[in-house]
Parts: sequence; structure tokens; C-alpha cells
Amino acid sequence: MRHGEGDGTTLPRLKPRIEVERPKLHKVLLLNDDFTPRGFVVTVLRAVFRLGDEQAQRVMMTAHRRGLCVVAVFTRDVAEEKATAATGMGRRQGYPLRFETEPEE
Ligand code: TYC
Repeated sequence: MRHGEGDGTTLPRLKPRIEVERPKLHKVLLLNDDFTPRGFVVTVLRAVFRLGDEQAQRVMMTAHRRGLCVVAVFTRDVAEEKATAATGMGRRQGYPLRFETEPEE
């Protein structure tokens, strides 16, 4: 048997080219409303999204001024889980605070 003809001495000449799709990321959006206290929004952003105080304040004020703000991006399952958890924290206190998810382009 000649060298390289399946005698176990050489590696395959070509790497298999397997095409994999990168999973699409999903944005979590914070929506403004007229009732939820600012401090409570910041508390939720810190608890659910692990934002620091300054970043949480910035995100909250951007939503307050512009109507909405992107909080962060995650895989779809994580984005939905966090949006549901954060919306639930508001609902349990009687606030209409809303987080939604949206796929990235
Ligand atoms: N607009 C609310 C207020 O003035 C505060 C607020 C900010 C609520 C951002 C929701 O996503 C929000 N109390």
C-alpha cells in the first residue's frame, strides 16, 4: 500500500465543510408607560438583566423619553424567558410595565 492511501499514516486531505447557521439573536425591548415608577423599572433591569445602576438608569430614561429602548440581545429562548420574568415582576406589583422580544435582522 502506498503512503497516503488509507494506510492510517495521513490525515484526510480536506476538512469536512459543514454549514451551520448562527442562531438568530433576539432583542428585548423595554416599553415606556405612564404609571410604573422609574425606580422600580431600574430595579427590574438590575435584577433580571444584571445591568449596573448607571446602565439601568440610562436604559430606563431612554425608554421614558423615546417610548422604548433595547435592553440586550439573547438567543430566542433566553430573550423570551427574561421578557416574561421582567413583565411578571411589574404585574405582581400592579404595574403595566412591558418587555417585548423581536428578532434581529
Ligand atoms: N414613564 C414612567 C414614569 O414617568 C417611568 C418609566 C420609564 C416606565 C421607562 C416604563 O419603560 C419605562 N413614571
